[in-house]
Amino acid sequence: MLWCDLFGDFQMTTQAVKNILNNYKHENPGVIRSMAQILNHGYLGGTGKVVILPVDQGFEHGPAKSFAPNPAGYDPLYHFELAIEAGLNAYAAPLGFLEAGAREYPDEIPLILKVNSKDLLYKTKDPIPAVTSTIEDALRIGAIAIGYTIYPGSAMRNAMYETLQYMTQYAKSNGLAVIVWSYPRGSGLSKEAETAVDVVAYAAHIAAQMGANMIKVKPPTEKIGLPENEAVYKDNNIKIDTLADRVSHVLQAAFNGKRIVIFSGGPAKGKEAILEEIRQIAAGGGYGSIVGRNSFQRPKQEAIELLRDIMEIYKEVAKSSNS
Ligand code: FBP
Repeated sequence: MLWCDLFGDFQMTTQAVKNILNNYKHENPGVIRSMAQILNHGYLGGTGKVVILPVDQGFEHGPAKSFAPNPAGYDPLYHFELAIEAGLNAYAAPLGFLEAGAREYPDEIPLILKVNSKDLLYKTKDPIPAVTSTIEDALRIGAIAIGYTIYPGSAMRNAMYETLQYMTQYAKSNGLAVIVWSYPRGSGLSKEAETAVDVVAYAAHIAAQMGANMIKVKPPTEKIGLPENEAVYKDNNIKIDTLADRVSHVLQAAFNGKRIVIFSGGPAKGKEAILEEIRQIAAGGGYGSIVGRNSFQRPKQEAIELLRDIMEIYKEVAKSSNS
């Protein structure tokens, strides 16, 4: 059964969504409308929480590594169906995958065009994704947002920021929302520091300062990545013991919770481990999740059940915080 069979396919903008959009009063009506489409869609529509399917791993990690565990995923239409049947808020992918299904599924799921990507065929400590599609492409296929990755910590970060600045301005002037994947990485950081709580919070803040409407980061660890932050976190008693504490701190860094921050799923893992992580993210006030490998690498029904369980956790938390 589809989510729309249960709830109807039309939702009024709820108070929870209005409260979020009030934090974006500086944006033009087109951008607000695009954000509302994501927030109002699917099983979580209207709750203020979002779960998105991202499928750029074929480009980012390679096709076999991404799709061999569930070969149905080689087919671009599969991901549209998965996102639609699960009742997710949106589906994000590079141009080729979106183009392949945008006509087939013109209206069933908000689309986010991932406009930059990197591959693993050239090894470098300082990655810089290439811009692989344009704002015109996004408009042509009916996407309502662009997705853009930055790697704070890379020697090439300034070029990424500058291109993001340009693309953000152009996307927003065309009514598209901007979602930034902010992933610390590069020769400026140790592997451990990439997911350290101070570094993830910093990455979320940079994305917010660059005008991101939604920010995507990895769940932060309890490590402190920058030696100079050891004292700052200690002296100011910043709570980072549990994942919920750390999520709440990352949100604080994203304009005191006034920017939508969602958390990525990471490599495939067991169901209970994922659900526990989601409970912590939800308890810390996280706005939601973007779950790629953990969904499309499972058989479809199993993936849908997992995504439903994830959304149920967010729905319950939303219910108690909105009441
Ligand atoms: P996953 O849920 O599969 O981690 O997807 C989230 C995501 O941001 C993808 O959009 C992207 O391809 C991938 O993570 C990048 O992962 P990494 O930066 O670890 O290569």
